[in-house]
Amino acid sequence: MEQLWKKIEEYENIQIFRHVRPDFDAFGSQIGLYNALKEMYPNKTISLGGVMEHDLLDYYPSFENTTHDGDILGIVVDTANVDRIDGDITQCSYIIKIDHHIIVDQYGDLNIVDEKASSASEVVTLLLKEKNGEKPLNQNASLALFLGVVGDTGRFMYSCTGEKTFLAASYLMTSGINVEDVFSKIYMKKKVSIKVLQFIYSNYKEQGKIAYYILTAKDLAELGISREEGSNYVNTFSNFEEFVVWIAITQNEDGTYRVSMRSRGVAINEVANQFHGGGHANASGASLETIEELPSLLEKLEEKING
Ligand SMILES: [Mn+2]
Repeated sequence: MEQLWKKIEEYENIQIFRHVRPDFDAFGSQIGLYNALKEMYPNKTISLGGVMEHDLLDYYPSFENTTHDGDILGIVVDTANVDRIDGDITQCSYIIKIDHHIIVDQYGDLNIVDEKASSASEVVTLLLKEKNGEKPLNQNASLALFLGVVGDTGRFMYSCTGEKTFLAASYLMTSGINVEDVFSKIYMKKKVSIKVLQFIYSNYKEQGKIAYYILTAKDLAELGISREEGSNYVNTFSNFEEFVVWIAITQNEDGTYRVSMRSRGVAINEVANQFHGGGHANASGASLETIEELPSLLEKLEEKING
């Protein structure tokens, strides 16, 4: 970790990146680290890499648009492989990767990866805690990191939640986070959900211990939701004892399909790897060129379940 802080101290310009199709953890670790570093190093120029326009950003503290002049240190959070980085890292002369995904690509000059951590936000939080001792982070940093931990653990519910997750959360709480306020904001539903859930419950399919639903581009348009929103219902089938794998299949505008898979007790990331994806043992993503590839995906998952 010495190397991390040595590099941060060495550079005047720091840009923090995350992955494309950002989630709570991507933004949480990115914006959290940004706010922490801004306070720790007020004289450095610190910016955010990638497209910073997204519905999720409503929940996060605001940030500035900053440009750099000179040598840049790039820090990439929550991103397993270089292709998934949002933004251009070629202008950075040194790259630090901070992640919690299974290692596929050590693209950093320095790689800090804890595959056991629940979230990149947990990793970032514990790095900052180690540096700061008992001193709390500023509220903006803490809120962002808390959102990241909560997002990737499903409010400390998923199996990725570990001892260190609570250690990180406990440290973040010292900045005075209002948990009820945070949860009621991010888990508040809109009435459109009723329509979507009706559709999913009426049209989902089963194969053995797998439950899945498909939302075509036409379905999404009729329901008035984006592809991303459609896949956010993946956990609709998480708490049924009959299912150990549950999947959301949503169609992209180009006709291909995005697959979000979750599981209980079965590692699914190897199957995801075979379908242009990857991820964690119990939470992975993949893509299908056509829906004809689905039977083969389901078959491979069944082999894992029965194997
Ligand atoms: Mn993550």
